[in-house]
Amino acid sequence: MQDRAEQLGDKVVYQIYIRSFNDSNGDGIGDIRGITQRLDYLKGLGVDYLWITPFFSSPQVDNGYDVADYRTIEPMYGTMADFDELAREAGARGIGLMLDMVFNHTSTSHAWFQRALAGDPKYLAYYKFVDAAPGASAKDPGEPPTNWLSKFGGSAWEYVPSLNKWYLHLFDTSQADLNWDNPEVRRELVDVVRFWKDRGVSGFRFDVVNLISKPDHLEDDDEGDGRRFYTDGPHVHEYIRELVREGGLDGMVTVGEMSSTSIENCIRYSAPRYHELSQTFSFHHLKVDYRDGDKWALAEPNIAALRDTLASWQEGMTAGGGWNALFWSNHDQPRPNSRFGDCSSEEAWRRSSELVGTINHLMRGTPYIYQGEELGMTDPGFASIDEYRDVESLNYYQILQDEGKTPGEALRIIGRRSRDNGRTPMQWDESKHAGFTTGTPWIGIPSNHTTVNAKAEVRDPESVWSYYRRLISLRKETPVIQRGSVHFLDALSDKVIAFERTLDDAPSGPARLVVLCNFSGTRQPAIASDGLAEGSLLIANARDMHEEEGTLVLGPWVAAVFAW
Ligand code: TEU
Ligand code: CA
Repeated sequence: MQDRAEQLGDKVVYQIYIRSFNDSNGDGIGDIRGITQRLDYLKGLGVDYLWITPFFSSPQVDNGYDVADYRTIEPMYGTMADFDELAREAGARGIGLMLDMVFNHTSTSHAWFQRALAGDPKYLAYYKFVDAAPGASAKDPGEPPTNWLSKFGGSAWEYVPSLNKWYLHLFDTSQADLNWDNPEVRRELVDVVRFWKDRGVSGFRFDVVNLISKPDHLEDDDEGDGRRFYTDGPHVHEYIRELVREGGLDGMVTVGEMSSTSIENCIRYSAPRYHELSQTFSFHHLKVDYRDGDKWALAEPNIAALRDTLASWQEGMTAGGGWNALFWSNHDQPRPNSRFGDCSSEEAWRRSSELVGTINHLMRGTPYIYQGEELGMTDPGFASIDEYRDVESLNYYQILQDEGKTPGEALRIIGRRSRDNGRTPMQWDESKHAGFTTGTPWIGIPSNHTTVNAKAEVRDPESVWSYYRRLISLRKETPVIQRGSVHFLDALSDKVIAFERTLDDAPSGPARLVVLCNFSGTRQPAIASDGLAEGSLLIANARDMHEEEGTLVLGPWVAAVFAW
């Protein structure tokens, strides 16, 4: 049985949101050949794996997370020959590919759903259909089977008049939840992972995979939106284990996206002894700026809560033999420097961008870099709702107004919370469309691409990009980062997050690290300074720190790593 730290401790994953990465043919949409063209850039950064978001046949209602056929490629993204070329060229550079499997639901355009709509009982049993009351009609369908809400707003049930049935969709109405209790569905999905495994991929990311097992008995949720009934559901571990065993995935790099999950469940999902996945994404640390847990109610980030969440996940997962995927952002999240830092001056922006990188790359687990994060890309600050593309943002712009917000208030909230914040095109250079496309980009590009871009940063040793490259190479040469235990410290300020990594008998490099991160724009006391003088500064985003009456004081947005 392999220890996760041995398997994954020195690895770094880079996430590509294909639609926004690089457009090779001028249609304004990123594509597979666009990725191939940029492999040398990724090699230069030093990453090991690329997680590529879905490029399968899809009507693109949710930008590819609505899959119509798991085995064919959506023409706007390329062809199978393009994919094989990408796999070959990545492999030649020692980079592995991880594909994104959206198995909780399919698009309603999928042939399975279309056959279900035609009344075929075999395919009706592929989804979560529930009979409507006799006499229900399109005009008056009556009450849905439960009061559960879709994560994109509105009921989680859609009525189909021709069948007089409802079907479950935890996301958009065009994303119908599969019925994993049906062994035929599970077999189909095993065939899909085998299909891609045989084409030479190194691993997989499984979309919202902790939502696949729904309860037998469907009931109203009088406390919430229904998630407590299907999150980490009754058979989820059994189904994942079966997928991994039958698909031949044990030993590959596999990461599950776990919505509203628990440490206890994530230990089971990721510890080697359970033969499920190799790592998990959890999101609790990204809710510390939700007011009362509501994504659509703004609050300033609560750094004390952030610290406590990271501490319990880092220490709890380690104690149980689990393994965390480490991340601040992805295609569903705002940019972390805009969100947890300050991008209003150049110095604050640079420090904030490097601060979030430092903490992510020094924790125990596998760091993920979301495209553009290594450049310090920021939220775009769109000025009008017309600039937004995401189905969730557009739905909530309406819902917030239905709840009584003015259009201006709704826009301000969307501006902070929209998934489009992370979906603007990769900033390759200073030219008109940032080197992303020669055509018209499908979504707007932040004006700061004139200075925040790969071309300028790759050649500048002081850039955010160069700092990220150093973080990656530090992990590769430092066993205590790869495998050391982790222990959070009580910092002297609630704006400072501090933790320690230790590895007795480290075969090379330091045996102990102390990581100190000031998540504020003012000076903050970090920890007692005795002993620090004997350590050396392994990496820091600024030298702006000093000793004051036995205390180490960090300047604004400073991150520093001491080593012994
Ligand atoms: O996201 C799952 C998910 O629940 C969230 O990240 C979601 O976007 C957010 O909580 C809504 O407030 C995954 C994919 O990453 C996302 O892009 C897809 O839209 C979603 O699944 C459905 O496939
Ligand atoms: Ca294209």
